Amino acid sequence: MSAEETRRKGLSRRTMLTASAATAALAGSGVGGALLPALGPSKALAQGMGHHNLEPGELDPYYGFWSSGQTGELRILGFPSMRELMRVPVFNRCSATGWGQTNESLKVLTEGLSQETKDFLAARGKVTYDNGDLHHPHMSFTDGTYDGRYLFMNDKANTRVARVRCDVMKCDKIIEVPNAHDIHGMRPQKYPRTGYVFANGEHEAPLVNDGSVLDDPSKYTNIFTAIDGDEMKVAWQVMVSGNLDNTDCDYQGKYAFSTSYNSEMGMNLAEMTANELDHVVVFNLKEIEKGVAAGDVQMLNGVPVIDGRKGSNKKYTRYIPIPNSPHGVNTAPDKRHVVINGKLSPTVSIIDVTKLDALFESDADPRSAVVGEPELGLGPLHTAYDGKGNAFTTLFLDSQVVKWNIDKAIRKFAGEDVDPIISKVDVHYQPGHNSTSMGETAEADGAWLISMNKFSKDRFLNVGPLKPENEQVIDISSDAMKVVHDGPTFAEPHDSIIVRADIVKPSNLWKRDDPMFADAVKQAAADGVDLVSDDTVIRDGNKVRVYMTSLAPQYGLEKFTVKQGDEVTVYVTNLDDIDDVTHGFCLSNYGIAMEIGPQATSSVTFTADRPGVHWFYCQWFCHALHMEMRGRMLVEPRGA
Ligand code: CUK
Ligand code: CUA
Repeated sequence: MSAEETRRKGLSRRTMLTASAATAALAGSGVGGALLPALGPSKALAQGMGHHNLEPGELDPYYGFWSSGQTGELRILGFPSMRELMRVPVFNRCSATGWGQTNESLKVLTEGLSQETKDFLAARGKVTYDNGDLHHPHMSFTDGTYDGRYLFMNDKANTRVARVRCDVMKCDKIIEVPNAHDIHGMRPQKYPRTGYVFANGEHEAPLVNDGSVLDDPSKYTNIFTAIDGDEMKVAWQVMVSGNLDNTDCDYQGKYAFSTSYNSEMGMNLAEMTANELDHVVVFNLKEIEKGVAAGDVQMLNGVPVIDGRKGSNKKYTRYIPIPNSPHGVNTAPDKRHVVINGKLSPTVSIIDVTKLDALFESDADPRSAVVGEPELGLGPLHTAYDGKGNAFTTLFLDSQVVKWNIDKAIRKFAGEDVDPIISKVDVHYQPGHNSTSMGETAEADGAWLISMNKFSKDRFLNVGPLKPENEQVIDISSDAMKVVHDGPTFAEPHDSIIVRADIVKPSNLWKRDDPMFADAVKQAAADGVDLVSDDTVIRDGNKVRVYMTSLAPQYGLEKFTVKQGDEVTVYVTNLDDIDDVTHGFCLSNYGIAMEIGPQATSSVTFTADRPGVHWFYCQWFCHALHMEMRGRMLVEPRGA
């Protein structure tokens, strides 16, 4: 194979080094080129043969849905190629799409905020927050596996939960969660369907946080929230003891779990890490629903809050002691075991969900639900699964991923002399979350693992004091885990899910009756305007509504005139119905820019306080005459 052929096949030297010895030898001898097409590249990928590189034009077998931490957006990757396909703005402000500026996005960003938050922001000249801390993106489930409807995600920074529609890959709902503080762990219900989205308030605070209680932590509480994922409304909340870190739930639809790294309710580091044992809280969903229906609640900010604190002696919660400051909680695809990751303890604790009924029904010792506690290494944070009885746990302090066998760990706990650890692989460096292909569903396929490492240090060219993180793709199709790809990435992918591509079916075009721009359609109808055929300007006092179509490479209006001080709303409807022809509307020197997808309407409202000639132009490349796609806003000076 010539060098050019090798490059075109995507068989870099690195790939050959990391592919199976046989394949590498064949590729090197010139036979690989024949072998790979015979197998079919996609098949090879799905089988986890170590070929994460795709040929040009080839599609990935998986979608990766990635968090971005403090950047506040959702990212979509092709997996395992790790090609970034899209960024979906959620809690952040996006210059390219106008998220946080268009009327459509501002509706999503503001309608779920409390009046108190709106007032707080208004006093700062804002209508919404412009930062977020998005840790955990997870897809909706039906019957224990992903169903391709929605993605849900948390905002730790401003106590919100958002939903992204998978048909258009846009955020359609954001709610602020009342009474809780700083939503961290978040997972959708797995069975029978989502259903609930469970959300942990990480930081404890006075239940009524109006300043009447301040530095008296004994009066602080923590809140676990169940959100109705269809309505995006809080269904109920539970007061708990200890703070809440991560959460997951079972495959029976009976229980949810939250780790607590600070059962002490300490306010400083020494206090928070004092106890050898912290706990995982088990929430009994049916009992909580019954309690809510029976009115065993206090209503707070319109939400029923049930008391599930330690010693509340009710049927709602149980506290299982776990060593020490547990972090991740991950339910295995065997539908039976839940792994709690020890963080400060070198162990993980395995809970058997079939033993939980006894905790609630006969008050059995909570520790009786723990059926294994293997010592894995230093700093276990998160665990993923291959669907073949094995688990993969990140070791933050050891900078390793450890593969271990669940059954062997349980047998060892019962006294048998077996070693559950199968192998370890070095990762670079300090891994947090990891995810396997389909690994948080009952359809885990054991092909791939991603290790999301917090530090890259020396792995890439130096870009200054702020360095990228490093995500490493690991082939887990054999016991010897192989790191096959280093993926530098900007702040900060905490968590990810890897979803089989056939599950996700986004549209190519918007539908004209999409709820995203229903308000624009309604306003146009009230103005007697047809958005797809009319280009016109409506004056309504000092409010001006500009209705304009766009069809590559032209806007429906080459100019419009307003008066200085008018409140102007520009509606642009994209008439193109060809895949991938997105237009933009960028009003220069007004700080305004937005995306208009094919067949969509987008709108933006601003005050025309700068007189004179102002060009607007299309900022999404759409046509050979894209540069010519422009027009003028003429602003008559006040008093003219
Ligand atoms: S947390 Cu980030 S490494 Cu927010 Cu899921 Cu564990
Ligand atoms: Cu329309 Cu560029």
